[in-house]
Amino acid sequence: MIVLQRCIFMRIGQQFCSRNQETTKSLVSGFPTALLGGHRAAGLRSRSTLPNVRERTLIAVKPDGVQRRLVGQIIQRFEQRGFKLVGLKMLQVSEDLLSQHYCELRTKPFYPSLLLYMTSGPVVVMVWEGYNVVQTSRTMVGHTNPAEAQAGTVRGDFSFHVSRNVVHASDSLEGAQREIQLWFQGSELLNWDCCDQTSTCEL
Ligand code: DAT
Ligand code: MG
Repeated sequence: MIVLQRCIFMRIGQQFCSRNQETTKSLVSGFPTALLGGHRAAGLRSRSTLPNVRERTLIAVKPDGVQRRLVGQIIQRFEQRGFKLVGLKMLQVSEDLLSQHYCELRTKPFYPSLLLYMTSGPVVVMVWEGYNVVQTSRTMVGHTNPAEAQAGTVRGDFSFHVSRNVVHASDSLEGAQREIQLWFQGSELLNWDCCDQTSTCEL
C-alpha cells in the first residue's frame, strides 16, 4: 500500500515537472508545443530511440459515421491498437474549413457533393499519437473506395461506397501536421503520459 502511494506521488510529481518544463520551453521557443509535442516530449520523458514514437495524425468520423453511431467503435480500434488520444471534439464543419482541408480536391467533379456530405451533420475529429501512427492509421482505415477496402479495415467493415466512407485519416506526415493545425488550436491538444507507456512507447 505504502509502495503504491509512493508510486502515485512520484507520478504526480513527474507530471507536474514535465508540465512546467513544457510551459517554459514553449515560452522560450515560441513554437506551438502541442504540435511538436511528441518529439520534444520524447527527449524529456521517453527512453525510446525511435524517432516517430510521438508521431501524430488526424482522424475524423464523418457525418455518416456519427449518424450511424459508429464513433465508439472507431475510437475503440485506435485505443486497442495502442495509440494515444491527445485531442477530440465534435463540430459542425464550415465550408471554409472544409475547402482548406480538401484544397487538393477542389477541381474534382465530386467536390460539390463532398462538401454537401461533409456539412450534412456533425463530425468527430481526433488527434491520435503513437509509433508510425500516420501510416498505420491509413492501413486501419482502408482504401478510399470501400468497395476495394479489405475486411477488417474501418471502411471495409462499415461502408460500401466512396461517397460515404465513414472516416478520414491523414495520408502523410506533412498532411497530418497541416490538418492538425487546421482543425485544432495548440491548447486543445494534451501532452499526457499513458500508464501503459512503458509497454507501448518506450520500445
Ligand atoms: P482519402 O479520404 O482516402 O484520403 P482522398 O483524399 O483521395 O481519399 O479523397 C477525400 C475524400 O473525397 C474521400 O474520402 C471520399 C471523397 N472521394 C474521393 N474520391 C471520390 C470519388 N471518385 N467520388 C466521390 N467521392 C470521392
Ligand atoms: Mg486524403
